[in-house]
Amino acid sequence: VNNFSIIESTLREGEQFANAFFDTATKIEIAKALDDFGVEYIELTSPAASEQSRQDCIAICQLGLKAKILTHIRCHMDDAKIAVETGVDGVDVVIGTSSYLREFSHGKDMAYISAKATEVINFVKSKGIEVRFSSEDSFRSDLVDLLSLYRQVDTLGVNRVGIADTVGCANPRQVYELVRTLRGVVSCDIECHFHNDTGCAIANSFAALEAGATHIDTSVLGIGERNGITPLGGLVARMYTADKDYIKSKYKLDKIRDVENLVANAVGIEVPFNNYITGYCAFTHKAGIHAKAILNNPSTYEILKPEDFGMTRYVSIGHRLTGWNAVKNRVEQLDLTLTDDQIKQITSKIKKLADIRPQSMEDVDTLLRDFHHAVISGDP
Ligand code: HCA
Ligand code: CU
Repeated sequence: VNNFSIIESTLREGEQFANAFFDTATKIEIAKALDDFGVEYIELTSPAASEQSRQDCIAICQLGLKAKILTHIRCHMDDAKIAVETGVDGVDVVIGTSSYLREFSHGKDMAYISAKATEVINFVKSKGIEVRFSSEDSFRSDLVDLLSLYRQVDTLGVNRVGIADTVGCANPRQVYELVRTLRGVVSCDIECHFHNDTGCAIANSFAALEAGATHIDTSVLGIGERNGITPLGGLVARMYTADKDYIKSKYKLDKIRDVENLVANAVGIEVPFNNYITGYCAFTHKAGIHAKAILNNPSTYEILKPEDFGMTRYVSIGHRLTGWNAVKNRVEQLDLTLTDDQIKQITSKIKKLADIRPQSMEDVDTLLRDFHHAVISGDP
């Protein structure tokens, strides 16, 4: 899977996150950071949403970023007319196709959807910019309806068709099957959008790419409607694991932390402790057995190289699971001279103390220095 593009939707899907409010300056800062990281596309909220949204869309188009700028609209001529005047490189068009959405949301039938799609797609194309057509809630839509709609828009010459798991119900096997089937029906690119309600968004993105999808929607830290979509960092971690050189050549991986901090700050949240790549414990090794092997060869217990992401690994030793090899490594870092037997002795002291309460790195360092001092003055 080494040919795909990221459609970064923090400034569209991400704006649907409960806490999100981006003023113009913040949007511009986020757009620049994403561009610098290297995402291929940046998707913006519909200019039809509000007057400020429209002005911000124009302002971001004028930044002259490397990334292509998209906006996201309902399948409606009113929205399309406003969108094509903003200066975007493309328009992502969406309409609900599941029976739920047809019945409880817009109330339109498939014939109406197909006619509207044709009108909007032809209009956007006549402006010489990219157009993507997507169904909302694709996994709960009728497969025959869906495929015939996609076949139709493919013959109109759309750049991409999109599959959206709007409610987060799909699993990787279902995704693989649907994308594989669609791959046999259309010749245009295939974009996928996965919500993360049941924790499948990254796996679903990967399955989609394996089945022939070409574009994946992400947002920074996964923010979006409800609990959000495929997180940018998580997708990058997954794809790095599949093809490290390709991902390293495409993206400035050591910028991921800054991008995440910027967005976390803008929406008033913390980066989760267990976040992919940047979570505070993402490269912390604890158990003595792990620590020993990591110190011999980091690949033993690390699939992501922290240095490729501008991160550093940390070996935690002030706890009851510690081992003498890890302690020995710290002794060497502190440039103390102790024999292995002495290190085993102090390790058992650390374990004893840590059985009562965990010892901080400073606590451990003090123990090691005091022990070393005692040894050289002939004490223990
Ligand atoms: C929504 C729309 C959408 C659209 C996805 C897409 C979804 O907010 O309901 O256009 O690819 O999840 O269906 O985000
Ligand atoms: Cu969505």
